[in-house]
Amino acid sequence: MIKVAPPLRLKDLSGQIVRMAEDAVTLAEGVFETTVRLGVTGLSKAGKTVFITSLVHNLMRPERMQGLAAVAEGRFEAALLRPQPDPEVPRFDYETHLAALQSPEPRWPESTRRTSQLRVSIRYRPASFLRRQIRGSATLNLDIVDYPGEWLLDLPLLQIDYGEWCRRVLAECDQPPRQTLAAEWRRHIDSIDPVAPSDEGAAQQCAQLYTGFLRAARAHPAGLSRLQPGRFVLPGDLEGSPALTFSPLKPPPNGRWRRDSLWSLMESRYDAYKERIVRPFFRDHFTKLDRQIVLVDVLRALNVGADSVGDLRLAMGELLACFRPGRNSWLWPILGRRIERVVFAATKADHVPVSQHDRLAGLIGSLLFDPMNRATFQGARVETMALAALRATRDAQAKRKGVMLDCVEGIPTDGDAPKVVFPGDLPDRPGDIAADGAAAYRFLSFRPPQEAGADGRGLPHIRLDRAMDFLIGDLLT
Ligand SMILES: Nc1nc2c(ncn2[C@@H]2O[C@H](COP(=O)(O)OP(=O)(O)OP(=O)(O)O)[C@@H](O)[C@H]2O)c(=O)[nH]1
Ligand SMILES: [Mg+2]
Repeated sequence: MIKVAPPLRLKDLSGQIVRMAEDAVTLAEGVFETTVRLGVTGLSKAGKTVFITSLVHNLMRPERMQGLAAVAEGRFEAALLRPQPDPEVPRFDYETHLAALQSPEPRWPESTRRTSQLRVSIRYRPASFLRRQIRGSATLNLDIVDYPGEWLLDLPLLQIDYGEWCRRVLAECDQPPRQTLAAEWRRHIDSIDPVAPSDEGAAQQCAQLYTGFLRAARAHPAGLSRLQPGRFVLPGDLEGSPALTFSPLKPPPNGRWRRDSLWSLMESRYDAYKERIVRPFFRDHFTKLDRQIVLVDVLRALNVGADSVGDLRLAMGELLACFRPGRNSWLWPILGRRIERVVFAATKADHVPVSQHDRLAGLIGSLLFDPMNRATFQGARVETMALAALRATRDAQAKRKGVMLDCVEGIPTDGDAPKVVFPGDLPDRPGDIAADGAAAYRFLSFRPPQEAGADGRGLPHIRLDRAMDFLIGDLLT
């Protein structure tokens, strides 16, 4: 415990206020330096790397962050990068990602494969008069943790045994488009006897075919979201590890099987995956997060159509359950401490004109708070919004058949000249989503903007500041 001497100015105040001030400063060391851990997640390509890069850049040059109350009120003094607290976690490579976005030929950053972390320390003046008197400035350490959303999708596995998992996967693979994508793996497992004696070679063959199916499903234009186990798609440091050498099999009739059967081998690996990989990730990393932003590429799913959006809705329901399990839920003992605030953000909002942003935000809200999802969720402060971490377009108008249309203008990824694009009208409700997205929408991807940040300000964005105000604004007061 330390006691900080109150500044001289306090002597002018009434005795009562001075006592309050002394109470306030007689606290553990570091009371003016608080730390918050912000998890940034989302499924592959949702925009995590661009989000973190733009966030850090904008915190260090906060002119474009007026939606953050501390900036608007002139209390935000400075932000700087500091060494992160967990040396065993790779550092988020901010400098390399920023250099790609700001190069003479701007490029989007490389895809990332593993979790990483970065600490930004923000110095601000407290909003409260009393706290300002005690200590002019305070520091908030913002620890940003980037991790793949795919890993969260493994949480439901903890509740089900190997046999149940096999039944669920096989039922899903009876439906298109999984049916076609999984055909080779299905043919293989249908051709083998799961309870006959087996060996490592047979396990590897099944695992390779199953992993191949998951990767094809991820790369498929249908953009499937719910792919389990998450580490098969994004193995991180476990690439090639025996822990990932298993696959669902066709369940044999009930009974007891030889220990050297393929079924028993797969079952023990599935159990090991849950206990050695899934549970420790939640226990050691996930439960240490205080706030969370989940980035969701709703537009990509819309581009494909209703099936892909349906798959995304189910994935979001599973993500939501991770953040706020009810006290009676089986998840409570695993997750225990609850995340306080969560933003679910539809990313790449610059793919549609500003006039459609409300609809985009509404869509992510209705996908998330689908009645089925709501049942699993109890009361964190949740916000949904549409944002673009890096604005690559500007709004434009074009006339078609005598009607003026709201469009966006930018350089398409596969072009080299600016183009005005009418992306289509977003639906008001999920029920109105076109079955064939390609016929209804045209959300092109664009190159990053030229000379972003060359004006000395932060990278141009849409509502990044609002998202941060919801997530950490209360800690900057
Ligand atoms: N127009 C626009 N495109 C974006 C924005 N953010 C991301 N993108 C696009 O989305 C792609 C993926 O963004 P990343 O930030 O790399 O996504 P990620 O979630 O880190 O992806 P992985 O590391 O592969 O999981 C980029 O290469 C861009 O094409 C944005 O704010 N605006
Ligand atoms: Mg990334």
